[in-house]
Amino acid sequence: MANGNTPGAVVPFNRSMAFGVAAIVLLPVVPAQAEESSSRGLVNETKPSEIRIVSTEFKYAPSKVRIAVGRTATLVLDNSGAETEHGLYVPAFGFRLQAKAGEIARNTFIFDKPGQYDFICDLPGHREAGMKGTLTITAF
Ligand SMILES: [Cu+2]
Repeated sequence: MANGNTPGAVVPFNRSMAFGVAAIVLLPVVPAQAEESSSRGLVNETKPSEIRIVSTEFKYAPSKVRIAVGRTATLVLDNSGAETEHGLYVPAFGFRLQAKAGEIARNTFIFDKPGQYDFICDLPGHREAGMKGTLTITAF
């Protein structure tokens, strides 16, 4: 009873179920260039002066503002307590700020000509109602 030879090839069941390789890696898509070019650090050593003017119906506070000639000045029109839109316009320089009710507008400018200049709110009727002031550019 010798069963010496096993006839036929024994085919091993290949049960290697290919689990696992479904590696779904969700790489967050990084925007190619997160453009955050902070232009900070380019500002002059001298801190630019900031002048805040509060606008209400229908006046400015203060209504007389003094700025040094030739220096970077940031004008802030604080219209946060107003019930309507207001502006601040300096015709001599073509400088303008505009802020809706409840908003604050700001802009940086260099007033390069000494003198006394009017600023107004040029919305219809506002100047006549009292929204005007004087901007004095002085050589400190
Ligand atoms: Cu106004």
